[in-house]
Amino acid sequence: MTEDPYAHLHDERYADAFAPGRVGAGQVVAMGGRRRIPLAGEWRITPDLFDEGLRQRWYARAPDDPAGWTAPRDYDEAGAELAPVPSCWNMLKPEWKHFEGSMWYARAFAWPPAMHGERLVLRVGAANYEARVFLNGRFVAAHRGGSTPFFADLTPMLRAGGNHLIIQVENRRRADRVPMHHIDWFNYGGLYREVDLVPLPAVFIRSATAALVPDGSLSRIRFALMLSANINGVAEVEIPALGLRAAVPMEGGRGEVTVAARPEPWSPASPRLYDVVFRCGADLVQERIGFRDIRAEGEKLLLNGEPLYLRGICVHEDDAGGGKCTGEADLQRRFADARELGANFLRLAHYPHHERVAEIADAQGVLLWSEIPVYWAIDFANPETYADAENQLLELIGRDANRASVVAWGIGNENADTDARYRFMAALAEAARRADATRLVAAACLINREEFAIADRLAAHLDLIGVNEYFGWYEPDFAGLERLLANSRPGKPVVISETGADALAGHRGGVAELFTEDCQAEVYRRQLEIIGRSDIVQGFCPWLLYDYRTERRQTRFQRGWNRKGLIAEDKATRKLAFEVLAGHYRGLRDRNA
Ligand code: GCB
Repeated sequence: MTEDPYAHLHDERYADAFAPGRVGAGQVVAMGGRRRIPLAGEWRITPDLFDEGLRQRWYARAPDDPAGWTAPRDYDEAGAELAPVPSCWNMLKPEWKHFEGSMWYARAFAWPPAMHGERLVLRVGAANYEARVFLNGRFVAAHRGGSTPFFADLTPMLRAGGNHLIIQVENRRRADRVPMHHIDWFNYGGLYREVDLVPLPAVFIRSATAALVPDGSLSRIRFALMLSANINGVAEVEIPALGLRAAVPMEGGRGEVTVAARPEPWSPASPRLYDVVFRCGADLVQERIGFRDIRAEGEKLLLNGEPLYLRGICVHEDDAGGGKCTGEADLQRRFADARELGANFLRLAHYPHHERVAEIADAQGVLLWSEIPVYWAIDFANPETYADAENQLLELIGRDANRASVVAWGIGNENADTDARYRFMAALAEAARRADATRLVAAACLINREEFAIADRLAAHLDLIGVNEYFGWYEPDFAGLERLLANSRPGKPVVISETGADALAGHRGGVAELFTEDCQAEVYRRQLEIIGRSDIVQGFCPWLLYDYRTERRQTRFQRGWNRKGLIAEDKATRKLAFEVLAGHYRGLRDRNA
């Protein structure tokens, strides 16, 4: 019987078949030192506003020549446009700037006989927001979450000759997603981070971590390994520079060992990293790891037992040329600008940034707050939304567990203090702690405007309370800030996780004239003066380093850009406030604060 050419027009359950194949944090693979076969370069891409590709099963078609077609069709991979991966499709053509829907990415790759004994896993650095992977016409895996990596085992479906890979990436904004449909940044779509093939032995090391035991003694390192199979055996760990070597008994695929050691502690002043080797059977993972202890004690922050003040700046992953697709030069410039500002801390807003950021921060001695996009009015009562948020958090922890620079996991931003939100985020905080006892759990909270105090109920579940406040901008009267600080005794460290004002670079005027550089600089001066007098604030992290694209902002000064950057969107033109903050941070540094 021939296929009914009309059936798909009436099938609204077309996506159901792909839900069971979802991969997530459980499939994350430790990547340190592994061989990667990059699938960078040109892929064939086809936009799809209506999910036709799923309805009509575009993925089942091999690319072929129209001369051989026996029926009309709507998908023509061989004739599709070529586009680079990684990239954001919004940046490729003016007519795709606001496209929100699906893009079908297709390409071929070889699987040479020399690799036939190995397992071959696809690693997608990030695909915003949902992705479905197909190999040789068959569904392999699906993933949701726009900024964390995912892994799909291709081995069972590989063909000895050429292989045909298709990835559908879909970025609709929806109320049940994380983030939901209302955000203050641009919803870029695409395979915007590296896509690689990763050859692995039949049994491989899935996760491998090494960190100081978080007891403040700086004298013991705990190693933990997990394998891809529930087998027993012995793994081995080694830190050559410390002359340290230890066996790790593995039971049911898991093992850990704690070893007495006194590594030189990692810190911004001395970002010492050690080569750490994990071996098990035929597999080896190698990482560069710093060892440090971060903790909250009362209202203070301690790094390696020493008081710590965070001289911070927030930053989005956004670029006038590449969108959310970033590269080494862009990231190095970000760190150079932060250094010139005198910062020792970056808040990576509002989603996991590229993994290179934490590697660079490790090497340069910059502290990081890394967060998931539990932003504003998430669907807190929805268990599926919770599962998605927790999975993104665990994927992020799985990716960056060995990065000393990451001192805080941010579990949310400006979420209203409702019961549903309290339950949702308390559970996230506990999930973060279970997965990782070596970092602070933080959130950027709203102030309580009835009591004019830092009184978010979630604080009971946090180690570090972020406070977003815009006195001098959304709330013109700075007296509110004085009142807030005088009223608050949270008993835990507080960092100002956002404050600031918009300024169009080059627009000058009086300090009371909104959107001028002068007004922005004045907001910084007043903020710093008031906050400098408070003893509960352990860090200042204003909003933000660079102007960035956001469709919510449409005045003549904004035209689609959030102008709260200290530097314009060209990432070169500094506004007056840059020097105000840099001067303040220099003063703090000189006083060793
Ligand atoms: C906030 C949000 C941040 C916004 C910023 C602003 O509080 O957390 O994402 O973009 O304010 O510019 O208003």
